[in-house]
Amino acid sequence: MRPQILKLSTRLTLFICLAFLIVPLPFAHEAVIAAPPQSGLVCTTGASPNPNFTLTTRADYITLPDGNTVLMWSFAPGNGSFQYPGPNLCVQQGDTVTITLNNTLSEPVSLMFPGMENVQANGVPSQPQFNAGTLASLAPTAPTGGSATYSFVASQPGTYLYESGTSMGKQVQMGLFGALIVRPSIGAQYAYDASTRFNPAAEFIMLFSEIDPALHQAVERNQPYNVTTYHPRYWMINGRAFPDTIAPNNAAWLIGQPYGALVHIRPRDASNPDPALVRYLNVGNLNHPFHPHGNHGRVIARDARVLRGPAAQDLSYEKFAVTIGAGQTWDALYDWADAEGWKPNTNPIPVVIPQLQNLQFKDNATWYSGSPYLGYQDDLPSGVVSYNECGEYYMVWHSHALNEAANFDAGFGGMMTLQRIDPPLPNACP
Ligand SMILES: [Cu+2]
Repeated sequence: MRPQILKLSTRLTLFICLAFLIVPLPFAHEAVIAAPPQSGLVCTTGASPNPNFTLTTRADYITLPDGNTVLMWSFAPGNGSFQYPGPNLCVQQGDTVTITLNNTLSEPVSLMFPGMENVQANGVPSQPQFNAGTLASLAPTAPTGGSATYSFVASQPGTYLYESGTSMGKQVQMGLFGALIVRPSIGAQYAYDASTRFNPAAEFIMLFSEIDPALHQAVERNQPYNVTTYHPRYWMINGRAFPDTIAPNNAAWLIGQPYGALVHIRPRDASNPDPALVRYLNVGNLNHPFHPHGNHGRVIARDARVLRGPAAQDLSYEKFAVTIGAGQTWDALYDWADAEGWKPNTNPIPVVIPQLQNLQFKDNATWYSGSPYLGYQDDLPSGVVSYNECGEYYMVWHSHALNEAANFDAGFGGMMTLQRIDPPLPNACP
């Protein structure tokens, strides 16, 4: 292990030990701060209508599923410790958002907000103003040890990227990016307009990025890097590669990679009428074709604009695989309905169910419950470990460019996650 991680984990252990020591009973009546959900979008919020955020550049190593470590740069929330990617900033439509960038890296850094209009940096217009027909004013930078302040009005709801606007070929690859969510003024249960209602308890984000370790090694050693040799080896969702993508948010063993990508839903029924929302963002250099198995989604927005015609016609559409282009964001609604309602005795599946001896259990592990029926568990061959908790279903959700479903060419890994479908309520799921 590298010393940085040891130091951090030592600090963490110390903090946890201290926390137990200094939480006496008299505080037990105070409000409990809810832990972030185990899966789904984790928001960093500010006080509407003038939310203030601070982002501090940090350098640290992340550990990949194959044991490799790679130097990353990232935006830490506030003055906090390294995390990759930067925090998911969530604001309200109409907010005047102010972001202070503190730069601790050895070279200047700036911030860009693609899709945001009239961004001010240190009080003057920032970013190319395409509608004004000039590219003259670019993002002011925060020098080493310095800072810059950006502000804009979040006038349109949607899913946006924020990223470095300086040496982007290097700095964005190194990890200087994050997601910016603007919620519509009509309510948090909508993604855009009234036709885009979703279940706020089922809101997910998939932020795609790529890592060519050769670039990161060149930065670490202060050596040149030839961009024409760009060859990503790691393919990330929310800063993690499979199987880390299905670990919970803030998993203790993934220091600096706080965001999971498990899509955890329940069947659509009378008690759960609204679909799940998946916000896709691609900050990489390549396009990524993406699909969940066994389901399609309804694409409702592209690049933070709801799919509506000039006369407000509904232009949303159903699609199985969506290709998220480099730099794009897409929003799609998903739901899963138990259409056939198979039950072992009253409504059995009308095909022969394979015998256990005809099934393969790689590494003697499985997500299968032993039963094809939702909410049922049954025997598995002795020695097989099942991760199934309550008869739930699992299906992969992944990049269909299968070279991207790998960690340094070893599959399965990379841009892959799972959707987990729990049995309908009431159920015994944790
Ligand atoms: Cu597939």
